[in-house]
Amino acid sequence: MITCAPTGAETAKADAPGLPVTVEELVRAGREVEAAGAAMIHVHVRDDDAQPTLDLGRVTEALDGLRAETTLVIQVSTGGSVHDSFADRLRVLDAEPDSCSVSCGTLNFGDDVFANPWSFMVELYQETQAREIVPEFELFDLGHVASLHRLLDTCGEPYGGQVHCDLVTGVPGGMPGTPAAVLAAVAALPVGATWSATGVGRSTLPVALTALAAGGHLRVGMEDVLTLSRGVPVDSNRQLVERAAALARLAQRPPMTPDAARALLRTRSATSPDSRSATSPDSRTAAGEGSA
Ligand code: KMH
Ligand code: ZN
Repeated sequence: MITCAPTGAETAKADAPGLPVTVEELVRAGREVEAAGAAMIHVHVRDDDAQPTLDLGRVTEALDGLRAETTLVIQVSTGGSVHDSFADRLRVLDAEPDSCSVSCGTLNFGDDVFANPWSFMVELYQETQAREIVPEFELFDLGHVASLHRLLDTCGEPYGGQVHCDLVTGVPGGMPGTPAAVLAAVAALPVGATWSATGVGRSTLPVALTALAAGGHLRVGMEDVLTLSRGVPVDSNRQLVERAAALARLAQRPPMTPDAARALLRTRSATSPDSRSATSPDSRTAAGEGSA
């Protein structure tokens, strides 16, 4: 499963002209990355000045556009930017996404702090359960894996029953984007969890290759990386997804379709009972095997 994170909250449009910041650009990016092999999109939106926002109207507009023009699994960011309030971060769930991010701990985030205190984690997670939204647990550090276990022990299983994680490596303040860090985190995940990995900046390729080798899924996109190689800027998210899809095919783990991703994650819209049972923990040999 390839997830594309096309925008993020940290990069200025002026520094990356291909960054999708309007709804029109985001939807076009969604169409392009779906054609290139992405199954899920991790959505951050921007305001009319291209600044990050969690404005519910803008989020809803973006999700409506993506639903109309793509079949991607839609995951909304509840992380927002480091400056967003907890209330605003919770409110995006009103846009009724298939999935949302649930970050599993606070960390230094460059020169800032990305705050995810325990009480907020619990409130956000319980909202996902009540609203039938599949959480993707964002794990930036090994301690976040421990907090994920605590969250599941305290609050029970996620909507749909599949624990799905994203290892976000290479953030200054989080775990490094190295094979060793990815494998240490994977070894500590709950039994049966599925996972993707992303490496910020130059760690993008080693982390993607590690994930493919270790049975994980991939997240790529301009939220996480802005160069294809040293000094070569990314022009569009399509380039990153095309490269990820090529790596996945080389690894003989071809990209998963959005429908297959819905079945894997057991989103509300995964309607086929057959596809549910085909991906139940009992029928898998190991979480994360098969298609990327
Ligand atoms: N922008 C970061 C502070 C998420 O989307 O949930 C948080 C982030 C994680 O990107
Ligand atoms: Zn994000």
